[in-house]
Amino acid sequence: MTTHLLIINGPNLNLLGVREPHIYGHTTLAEIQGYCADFAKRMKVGLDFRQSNHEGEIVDMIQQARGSADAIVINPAGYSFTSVAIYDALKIFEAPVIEVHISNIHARDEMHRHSKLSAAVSGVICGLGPFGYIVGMQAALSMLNKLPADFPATLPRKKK
Ligand code: CA2
Repeated sequence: MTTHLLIINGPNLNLLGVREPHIYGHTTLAEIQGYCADFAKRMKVGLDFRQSNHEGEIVDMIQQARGSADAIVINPAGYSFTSVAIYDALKIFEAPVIEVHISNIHARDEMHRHSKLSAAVSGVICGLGPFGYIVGMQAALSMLNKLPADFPATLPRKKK
């Protein structure tokens, strides 16, 4: 069966590349979606790339992923710092979850520094710009042991 990844983007990320490029860069979310789709094709996995400005909708996406995705990569954006509902949904999802932030949240102001969701995920990537999404996909596939055998590994692979 084909491995399937779900990428979830939280509120305001639909405006990427349009506003505040000094923090979030010039790349649009549509461009990031394209890079992720290309990488998924190379990895021979399925990909669903979503964005929502609504907390409940993100909770629904995570709940539905229990039947349809092998791992989640999530940039929860502003909900990182506020959402107990998304935290609870992620805790219930019993497969790898990688939290991605485009900016280095640790170098930001107090409000943007501590993600409540990090305690509910398998790994966190921040400060790598849009490349963080690709690293997040790679990390999720590595945790599933689903990286293609010819993909250049940085660590020795364990026998399947
Ligand atoms: O760096 C990231 O990926 C963030 O998750 C982005 C969030 C921010 O609250 C986090 O601290 C870090 C903000 C997303 C808002 O997106 C915008 C896009 C364009 C212009 C303004 C905001």
